Amino acid sequence: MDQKVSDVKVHKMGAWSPGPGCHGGCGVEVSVKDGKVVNVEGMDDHPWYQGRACARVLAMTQYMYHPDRLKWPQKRVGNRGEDKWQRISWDEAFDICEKRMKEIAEKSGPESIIFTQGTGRDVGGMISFLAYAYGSPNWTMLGLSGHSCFTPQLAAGYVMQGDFSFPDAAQFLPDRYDDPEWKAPEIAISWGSTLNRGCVDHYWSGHWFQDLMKRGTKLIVIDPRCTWEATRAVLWLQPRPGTDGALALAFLNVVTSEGLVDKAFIDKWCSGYDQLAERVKEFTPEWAEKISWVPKEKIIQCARMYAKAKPASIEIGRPVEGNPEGNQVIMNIHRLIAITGNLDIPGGNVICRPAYQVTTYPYSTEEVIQLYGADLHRKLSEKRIGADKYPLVKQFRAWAQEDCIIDQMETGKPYPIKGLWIQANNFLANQAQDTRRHYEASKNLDFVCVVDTFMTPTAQLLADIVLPAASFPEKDSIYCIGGPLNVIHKVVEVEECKSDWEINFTLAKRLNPKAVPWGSVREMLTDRMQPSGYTFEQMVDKVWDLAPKGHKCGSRPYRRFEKGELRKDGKEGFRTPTGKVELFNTSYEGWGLDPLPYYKEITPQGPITTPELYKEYPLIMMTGRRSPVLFHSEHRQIPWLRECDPDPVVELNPETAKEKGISNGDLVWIEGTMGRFRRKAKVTPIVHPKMIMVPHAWWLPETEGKSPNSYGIWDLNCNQTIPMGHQDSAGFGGGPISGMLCKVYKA
Ligand SMILES: Nc1nc2c(c(=O)[nH]1)N[C@H]1C(S)=C(S)[C@@H](COP(=O)(O)OP(=O)(O)OC[C@H]3O[C@@H](n4cnc5c(=O)[nH]c(N)nc54)[C@H](O)[C@@H]3O)O[C@H]1N2
Ligand SMILES: Nc1nc2c(c(=O)[nH]1)N[C@H]1C(S)=C(S)[C@@H](COP(=O)(O)OP(=O)(O)OC[C@H]3O[C@@H](n4cnc5c(=O)[nH]c(N)nc54)[C@H](O)[C@@H]3O)O[C@H]1N2
Ligand SMILES: [Mo]
Repeated sequence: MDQKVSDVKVHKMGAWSPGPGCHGGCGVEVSVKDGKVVNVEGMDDHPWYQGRACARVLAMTQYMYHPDRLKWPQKRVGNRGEDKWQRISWDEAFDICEKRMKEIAEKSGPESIIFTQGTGRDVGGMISFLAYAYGSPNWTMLGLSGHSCFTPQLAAGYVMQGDFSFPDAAQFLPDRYDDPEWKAPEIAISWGSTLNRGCVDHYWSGHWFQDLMKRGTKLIVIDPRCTWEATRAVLWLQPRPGTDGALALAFLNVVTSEGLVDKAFIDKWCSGYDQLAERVKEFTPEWAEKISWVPKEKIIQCARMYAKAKPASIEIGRPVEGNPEGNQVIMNIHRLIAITGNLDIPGGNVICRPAYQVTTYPYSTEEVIQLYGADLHRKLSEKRIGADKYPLVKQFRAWAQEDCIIDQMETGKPYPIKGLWIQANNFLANQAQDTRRHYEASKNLDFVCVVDTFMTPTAQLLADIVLPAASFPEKDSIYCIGGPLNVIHKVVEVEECKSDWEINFTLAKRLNPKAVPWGSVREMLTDRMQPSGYTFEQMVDKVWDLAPKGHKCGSRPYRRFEKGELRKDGKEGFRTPTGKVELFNTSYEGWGLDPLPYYKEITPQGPITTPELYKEYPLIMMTGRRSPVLFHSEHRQIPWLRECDPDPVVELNPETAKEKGISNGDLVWIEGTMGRFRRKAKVTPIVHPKMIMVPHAWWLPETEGKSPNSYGIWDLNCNQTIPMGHQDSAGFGGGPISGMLCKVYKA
């Protein structure tokens, strides 16, 4: 929907600021004058945001027209890391990519190119599309050990109840909180999440907690740090990082032993309750206190408050799934949600499916098959890296397993890796744990192409070709993950930047014309939106849309399991093998894994695993708390944003700082068993005296890009001290982004 105000044209978009990154989905108004964006702000009549917009949206003009923005395709003319580039045309860029990729496919097979992305943004659709068109099953988030963002959460929901579930933020209701069907939860738990600072996946509402609190909801917070949410909570649990699994088990112990469960729901809709109750008997609050450092009284209080409230919901943050036993931890949280009767009810945790079942970015196995067909999916699964080792990598969605990819790059077995397609991913500055190992494994590949909006350390160190990507007002795209169907549309062009869809569509057509039957990206997007009945152009006018009540796509809550809206066969129940919420998990049983909850302390270091080391490295490191003005490694160049968050810091408790003779603002080293990195001390009581918090993804674009400086990553990047691996037996769950041991001293 476009409006004209004098000579400025205002375009309304259901955007989510993909390029630069976010998961937010904010509705925005983009003002254009003389072919240039002059202002971006929140859209008042957008039901999800009501005019709110974050600092990153407001700084969009500084981002789009930044002098350092990549403006045209370039090829490397020096050695990797030498910062020597030559401008080339798009034709030449596509020619080079096509030629190199065809040679590699012929000699080594298309599976020998890895296609990697970072977090969602809107790029997951294009990257899987290009990988599958080319014939490579190896679509991944390279470096994110154990795929520890969102996927464990999705996979755990998939095996427990056949669908993902997230807190009910009225994201499926056009009238939102005013809809008579919606209810405010009595209790909402923020479990390792800073929803208020970032825009966590799936919400359409970073301000969800504020909205709930206004409506009477009480908050419980489980976070080692005293966050904004914690200061507003009725109960705050401060666990040792990486021990959420013990807490989840103790909650299950309390609610089952005290009978605080929804018996009617369990009897009709769950299987394996008695076995579950028997198994969790051993995980007492006393047991969990020793592991988690949370007093048993608080554990009991939390379990009772949650279980007695109806409805109640749980928001799960990334650090919980980034736990090495991430998948298992989230499964246990799903067990808790189900047995207390909070699944798919108003104000509980609701099942999330995309509006009309429209997708370009597949989040589930069903969506992969919808987009690419069962045959291709099956065929490509045979060579997907990690599928032979980990059941969920084979069974769920279509990601290749990150840790196994690095092993394979090093060994060449069972087949060699020859190339990398890196799109919206700056893994050497951020996503990769054990950064050095990732660099060594990928620096001699035959072909590396990077698609980004800015020159990054990763592109400098690895790329042969760098392609300039469009930001959101420069592209057509759709977004639909468990909320409304949203589109953004192109209103301006910046230099020679092209959208990720344009780039991948053009290249895919050259590589495999049969896989790209459409004449244009818009035609393809219209085809993808077919289940909604809208064309792309019609959706541009609508801005956003939700499937109406009773629509067969099952994207509108509530209690869909009673109405036969979840299963393909139209029967009531859930999309699991038994049709029930599988507390005793038959999928896990079939894969030879433990079908019931268990606890394993597999954080590689810590007071329990390595008590001797703990004496030498007495602090527990957490990393990655989100900055509201930065998105991962992005935005360090944007003046308004950098001014708000200027320095790479480490948060230290005043007690810890005093003991080490460190003052606020001092430069300090943080050293672990794998090495050290440098930060500026930020002395703050919000962290526990035995812990530190390190914001991640820092690099300094204002310094030299040439190796060895490489924009300062080897000096600043905390992920150099975090090992890969350690995921659970299903293949997901993290490298220890939280929980490594370290010491801190003045630089
Ligand atoms: N220590 C630590 N490390 C972490 C985390 C943590 O908590 N602690 N969090 C992890 C998590 S959860 C995630 S998801 C990863 C995220 O990691 P990534 O998503 O890979 O984030 P970035 O490193 O910022 O790299 C993204 C790149 O994409 C570019 N970009 C932005 N928009 C677009 C676009 O539209 N098109 C293209 N082509 N490029 C674009 C940006 O300029 C940037 O260079 O980081 C992980 N790393
Ligand atoms: N502005 C902005 N927004 C973002 C992002 C961004 O970079 N910038 N990144 C996006 C991405 S990809 C993601 S995955 C989400 C992540 O967003 P969140 O899931 O909120 O993750 P974090 O901010 O890393 O950490 C949330 C809280 O968990 C606590 N924590 C750390 N370790 C543990 C632990 O072991 N257990 C528990 N219970 N808590 C712990 C931290 O202290 C922190 O307060 O944010 C998204 N939104
Ligand atoms: Mo993430």
